[in-house]
Amino acid sequence: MDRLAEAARRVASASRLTVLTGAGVSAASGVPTFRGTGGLWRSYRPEDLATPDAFRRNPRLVWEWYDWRRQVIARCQPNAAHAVLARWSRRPGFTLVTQNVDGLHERAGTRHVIRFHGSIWDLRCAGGCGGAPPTWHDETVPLAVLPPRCPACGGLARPAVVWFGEAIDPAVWEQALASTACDVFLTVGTSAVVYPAAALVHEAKHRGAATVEINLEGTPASDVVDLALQGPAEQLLPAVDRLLQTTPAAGR
Ligand code: BV8
Ligand code: ZN
Repeated sequence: MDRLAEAARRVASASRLTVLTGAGVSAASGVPTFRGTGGLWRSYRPEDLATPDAFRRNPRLVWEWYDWRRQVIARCQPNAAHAVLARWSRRPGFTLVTQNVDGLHERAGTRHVIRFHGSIWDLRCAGGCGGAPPTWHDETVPLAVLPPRCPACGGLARPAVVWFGEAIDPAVWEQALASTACDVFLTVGTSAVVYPAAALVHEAKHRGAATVEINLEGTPASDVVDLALQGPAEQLLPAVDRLLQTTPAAGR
């Protein structure tokens, strides 16, 4: 059986399907990935800018980067990979955990998205003044004022995302961990180098899930998963989905 058909068979027979996505699922929409070619911005590495230290040293530079990314993402549309996952999200027992902060899964109509690293469209008070809501949504592009301010204390606002060196929201971590108790764990479009997100596929395997990877290139997860498909997510996910229409869902 070819690998695509094998992937479709596994997905069809899963009563609990968990999908983890990374920047690779948004690449076809024009959202720059972090580590692939095309890089992200000028000569900066995400690890240099997406940190509390960089923000403390130069909040304006960090906000110029986020404002630039927000402007790029605002011009992007969800692609076929997002559309397939949005449709699969209607299945009972389906969970999507995304590392992406671009909001394209939500715009594609995906339900119950677990935003593992937060959202570029949400802001929060950098000083944690408690006067404003924990986070607020703001889709203004470009932002009128850089760096944006907290409406309550007038101090600096920050993107409500998880930076390097910051912990994942404990409630989000619990939800993501619980989702690894599944029949099939599918990781799509991630270089599998950022932890603890990259630990989820190991946890799923440890809990007995069948693990599948779809990615343009090999990753450290490729040797761990039961089935690794190399290619663009915007082509492979629709191809698996088409086979699903013709694959009897064993036992479902
Ligand atoms: C934590 C939000 C501890 C912000 C992001 C040394 C020093 C300091 C820290 C560490 C260290 N070593 C390890 C760490 C831990 C660190 C880490 O893992 N670092 C890595 C770089 C080694 N992790 C952390 O710091 C985490 N926190 O550990 O806290 C702690 C614990 C308790 C209490 C206090 C502290 C927090 C990590 C979260 C960082 N935030 N983003 C923002 O986005 O601005 S991470 C960033 O990377 C994005 O979220 C992104 O999603 C994520 C992962 O990247 P990918 O999504 O995989 O994207 P990438 O470009 O890498 O790969 C894309 C893949 O797609 C490629 O493989 C490509 O081939 C493929 N592709 C391309 N096109 C396609 C495709 N595939 C299919 N189809 C296509 N068309
Ligand atoms: Zn405040």
